[in-house]
Amino acid sequence: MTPTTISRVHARRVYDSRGRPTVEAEVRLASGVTGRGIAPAGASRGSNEAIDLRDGGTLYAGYDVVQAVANVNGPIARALFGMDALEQVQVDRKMIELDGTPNKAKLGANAIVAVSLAVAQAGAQGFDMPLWQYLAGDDPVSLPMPEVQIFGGGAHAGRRIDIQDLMVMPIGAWTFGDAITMVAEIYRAAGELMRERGKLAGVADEGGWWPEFASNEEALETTVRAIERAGCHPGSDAAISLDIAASEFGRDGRYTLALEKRELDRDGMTQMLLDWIEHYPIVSIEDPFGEDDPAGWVNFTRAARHRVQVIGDDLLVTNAGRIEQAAADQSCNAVLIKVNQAGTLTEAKAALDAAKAAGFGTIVSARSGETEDTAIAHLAVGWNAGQLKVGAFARSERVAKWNELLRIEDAMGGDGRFAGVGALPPKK
Ligand code: 2PG
Ligand code: MG
Repeated sequence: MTPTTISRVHARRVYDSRGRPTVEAEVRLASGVTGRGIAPAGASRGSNEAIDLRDGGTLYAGYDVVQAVANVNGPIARALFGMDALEQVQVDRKMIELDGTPNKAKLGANAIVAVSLAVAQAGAQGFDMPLWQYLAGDDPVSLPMPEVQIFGGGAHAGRRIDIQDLMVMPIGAWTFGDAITMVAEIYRAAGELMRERGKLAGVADEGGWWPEFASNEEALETTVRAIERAGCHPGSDAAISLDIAASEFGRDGRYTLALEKRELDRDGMTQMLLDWIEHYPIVSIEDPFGEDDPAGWVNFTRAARHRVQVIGDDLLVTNAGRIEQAAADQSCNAVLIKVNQAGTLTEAKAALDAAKAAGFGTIVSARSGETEDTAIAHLAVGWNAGQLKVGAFARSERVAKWNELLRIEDAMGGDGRFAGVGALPPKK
């Protein structure tokens, strides 16, 4: 037994930002230190993601996690007892073997990811280090370019508009702190604009303003106005980043824009997005096509990669093999990294490494169902991902992450290790 030997693994039910049950795991080491991790949860999920185990039935509309919690307290706790918390890869591999399914359906990705995060936190505690530093070791680190939601939409706002996330990136900022100031001003300006128009109607799931718009383009237009109203120059100080989340409204290359009551085929969709890139200061587009429409991705990326970052989320589900395939097919040039899509830190890191090897942009991302867990802020820094997507500049489960990054920036002594706009893939 060494000080970093795992002596106890324990889980309980806690709640996420939608008030749904989720799994919290605690890992104690022989030295007495503990680490904690909480599973987040998506609403617009890729069909190839690792599966969260939910109890079904009527309580909590079927979202309860009694079985997932029991899986941590039973088989996972027994298997991990006596292992070294510093051996993250071995611990994660053990859980993958114990589960035995390709998508973690038996023990539940929510059970496994909470433990995986808790083991890393305990390991960092064992060294008396922040998680970002523990993860980085001697590798370079950076404070990420933030992608901050201004308006929510899609599955996060009752499908009030089709686009899921309308975000801004403060591409002209020189420090992380300045970047946050800029987005705080833009978020506030957007709220003022909505209030003046009599359209202020609260916020969507990730804290972006509720999208009271007559068309998707009106949302784009309003985002540009908000950037200007905040005293920023659209396209040089701050630019627009979109998550179309097209798998949510597309099937077999046909896309139904419910708000505008029109259906587009693959070419129509490509043309609409290229028009938007032409008319609005857009620097990044996520999931522009459905996960079942590879031809849409390849056509669009060929036409748009000189202008924007093209991010695979539902398409790639934080999977190294899928990322390698996407690089070979040139279907996108960036990837979202969500630990719970993969299920373990080790698999998420492998996905990130595969993406970097392919020259892809890498964006660590929160889920729409989040908690006070700030681990992803540390992953973005410690893994040198370059970009981070968390949701809006509102609601504590989101702001907790931005605040944690301000603490990390402060702890670094303000020596300006901000990834900046250089974190986006080269326009070629
Ligand atoms: C996404 C995320 C975050 P969800 O699609 O990128 O916005 O949403 O967690 O619901 O998948
Ligand atoms: Mg997405």
